[in-house]
Amino acid sequence: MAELTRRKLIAAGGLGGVAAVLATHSGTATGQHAGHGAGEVHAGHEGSGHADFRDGRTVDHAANGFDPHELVRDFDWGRTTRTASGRVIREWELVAIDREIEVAPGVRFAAWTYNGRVPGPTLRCREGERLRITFANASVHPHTIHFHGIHPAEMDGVPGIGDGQIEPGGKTVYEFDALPAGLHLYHCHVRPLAEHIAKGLYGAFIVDPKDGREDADELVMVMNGFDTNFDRANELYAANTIPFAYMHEPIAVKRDELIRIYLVNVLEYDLINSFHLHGNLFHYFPTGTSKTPSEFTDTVMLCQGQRGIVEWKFPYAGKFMFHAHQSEFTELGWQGFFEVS
Ligand SMILES: [Cu+2]
Repeated sequence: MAELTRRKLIAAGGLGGVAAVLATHSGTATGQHAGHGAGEVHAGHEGSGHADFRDGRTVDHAANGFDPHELVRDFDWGRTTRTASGRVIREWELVAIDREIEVAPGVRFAAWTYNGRVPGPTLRCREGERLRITFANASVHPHTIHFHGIHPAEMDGVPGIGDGQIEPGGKTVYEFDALPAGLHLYHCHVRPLAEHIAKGLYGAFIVDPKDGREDADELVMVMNGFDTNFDRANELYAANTIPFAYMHEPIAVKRDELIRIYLVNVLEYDLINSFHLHGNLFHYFPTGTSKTPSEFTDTVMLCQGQRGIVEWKFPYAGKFMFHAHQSEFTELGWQGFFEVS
């Protein structure tokens, strides 16, 4: 029985590698999820044809319940009420749900999700608001939500502090002020941490400055990957989960319009990730905490948990690639196109 591994994919030529490896695959592979024994991946054929990225086939987004093409512009503002003094209270409900998702054609991954999607919803608010996140654990494993940002210790979402880890069937409320303005993230903080993150429990968390930002076509990209055989190396890489999604269906943008990407790296098992833009340079605002860019460049490197805002305009129409500048990641899925009209 052939096993889908990172090395085999690269040896098979990356882009078409999934097809080649799966073509030699007889049946279903199962992998034990180290530490929990609950993870399982089935890599096999779907229908009569072999799974193949090159022919433009992709995963069943409807069955997954989320689509990278919608997710890229999906910002969840929650719902708001006001206190007697007029302060905004912004609330969300997040539920940890175990869900099998198709991460590449024919490759199924037993994900752990917030609200059934990977990445979880992009939570968005304004600086100074009061935030209230109700977290329910409908998974069979304990989880938390650990937010990046400024908040009291008992709201930090780590085991042993405040409500600590939330057991299956349990519930808690995280409440804190939206500080500071910038681009942050949230993720589960239960051990073994690498597994809890790599299984899909993460999302972007945006705090808009009080006076806002310049109007732009706004996108969110959470750079991630999947270790489909639990050997602590990723077989697949992407922005927003599904490899090559934006190759098959480019992100449509307009010439001379400001584009802003909220770029977050959550990639597990690899020390760094990167974002590279073709045919242009961009202004980079690390963590989005300053309105003065640190750099005007075409490539930035991020370790896990690092994030930043990327801004530029396309002066020319046409198709322009974007991808990780580690070629291995690129070939294993982390690449896409902007289509400028
Ligand atoms: Cu967890």
